[in-house]
Amino acid sequence: MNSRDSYAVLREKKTAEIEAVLRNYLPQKEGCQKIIMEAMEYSLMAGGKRLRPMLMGETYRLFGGEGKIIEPFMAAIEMIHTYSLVHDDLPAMDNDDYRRGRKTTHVVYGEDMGILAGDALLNYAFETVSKAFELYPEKSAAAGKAFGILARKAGIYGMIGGQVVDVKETGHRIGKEILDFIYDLKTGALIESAMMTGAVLAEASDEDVRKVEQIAKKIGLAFQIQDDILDVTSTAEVLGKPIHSDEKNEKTTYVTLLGIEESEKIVERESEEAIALLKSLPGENDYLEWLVKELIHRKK
Ligand code: GRG
Repeated sequence: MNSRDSYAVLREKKTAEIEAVLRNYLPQKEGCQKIIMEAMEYSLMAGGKRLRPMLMGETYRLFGGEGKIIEPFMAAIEMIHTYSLVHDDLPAMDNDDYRRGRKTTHVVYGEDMGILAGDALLNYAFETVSKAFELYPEKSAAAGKAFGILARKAGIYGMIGGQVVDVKETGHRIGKEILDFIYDLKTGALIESAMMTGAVLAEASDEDVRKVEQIAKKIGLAFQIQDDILDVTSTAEVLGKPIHSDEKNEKTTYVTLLGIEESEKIVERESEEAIALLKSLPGENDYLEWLVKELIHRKK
């Protein structure tokens, strides 16, 4: 087995471990409000790359983190990410019927329960993080700092802020500056939160946490631009159209602004810079480097 194959096997193993953590932190399906627990489980356990908890866990280990305090945070960030997808799929937003290869939550449970399932996942994420304070009181200072980062990067100065500008600007022509603002907040902020939280819980220095934020920003940008590229290329492939068709994108993206080739160059540049910065951190990070390359060069 070469190292590429063995990292792929390792990724599968780590993904299965994350799924077990998610299951462990899901609420019991009980009481007359049971339907909301079912809808939460339906959306959370629907697969997905588990990128954010994986980046969080790997950054934690990179800075010498040990033990299980990371687990409630890993579960929480995937709950926050999943709530954002559930709400993004709603008729008032993107109105999507399929996500992660199955019907979206509002299609299965109704729009009312779709809204509530997203709300419930967001709230339960913070309920889950609060367990870290009960279970690991000796680490409450680091947990408090990590909690603050998680909340801020998911909120109005992070993912929600980015989504607000995205929604507000849909249908308008925007330039690269606003697009970068949207991408940095909408996609980058949760990736930054994942890696920074991992570093903070492992008690990395403030300087290293700032470096991790810069690395995550680059990964987030490259990841989102690759998403733009895949959106165009996969749609064109399915429809049998020329690859440069951008008919599906009524929104401004890197591809509509700069074209596929230039976008690919930027993905390459941002990921190379992220990896170079990663190499400057202490600790063994071969798997993390491999993972960044895999995510950025993903085909779906
Ligand atoms: C509704 C508050 C609110 C925010 C929505 C995340 C988001 C903001 C919208 C989802 C749509 C989208 C394409 C966002 C960009 C980030 C992105 C590529 C999300 C998909 O993440 P993956 O690929 O998904 O990690 P999986 O399913 O693998 O977890």
